[in-house]
Amino acid sequence: MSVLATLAAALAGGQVRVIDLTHTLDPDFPVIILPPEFGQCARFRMEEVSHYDHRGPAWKWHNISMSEHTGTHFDAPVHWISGRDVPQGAVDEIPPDRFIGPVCVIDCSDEAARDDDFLLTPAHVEAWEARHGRIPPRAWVLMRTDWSKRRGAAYLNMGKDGPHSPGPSAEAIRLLVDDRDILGFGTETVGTDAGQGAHLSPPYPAHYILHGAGRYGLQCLANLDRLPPTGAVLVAAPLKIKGGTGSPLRVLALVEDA
Ligand code: 23J
Ligand code: MN
Repeated sequence: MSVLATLAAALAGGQVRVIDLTHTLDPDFPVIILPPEFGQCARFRMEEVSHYDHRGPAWKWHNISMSEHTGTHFDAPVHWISGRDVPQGAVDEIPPDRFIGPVCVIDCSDEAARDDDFLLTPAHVEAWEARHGRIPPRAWVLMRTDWSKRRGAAYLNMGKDGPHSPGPSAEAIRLLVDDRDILGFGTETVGTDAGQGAHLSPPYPAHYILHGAGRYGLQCLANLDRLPPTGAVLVAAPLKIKGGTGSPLRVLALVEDA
């Protein structure tokens, strides 16, 4: 059988399952809050156009609006100043083969439970590789923190000094980009950077380094606790927004039954 016929049969037979890593687009889902001097991200909004009524007797539909960075979403290189001149750096320009790739899940849930400001270091990445093998080229590396299980104010976890949530160190992102050639980096938190990432060097290192190198980000992922450390395949295709810096999207993982 061809590779695709084998895949289709495995999907039909249940040996390959599809796991949804997406939060529901909902006006109540938190968006990132930047310091007040900056422009702000819009929440999801939905208005009814008709509901099988005088506005449309046989149909129901909505008009929706949101930021490119609302809910579970994809970050493109042009989102950051370091990636402003990256070729094919906007969501409508990215070659579509980049939207599918192997997944490595680094479980930081214990560390994040103990420390809201936990930073993933190169030592953590290398310890993961000692157990699970080297991260292959063009992989999505996802940082599991179980942050997606938080509700309400605990998700942004705002303090007087700004948000507190885990993320990668600059050194870990440099290792993943320069030495492992990853496709992108994904998190369960509101950004690919830690809540206190503005105070790292460079500021917001995940955004700065990933996008400067033409790599991608995924944020507000869910259900990472349902993925194996290796072996899943991610499908993450952003909307084709002309010049878009990112987009909400449905993120799916294909997982083979053990
Ligand atoms: C703008 C400025 C800082 C950050 C972000 C956006 C995001 O996290 C985002 O959604 O890309 S940290
Ligand atoms: Mn974003």
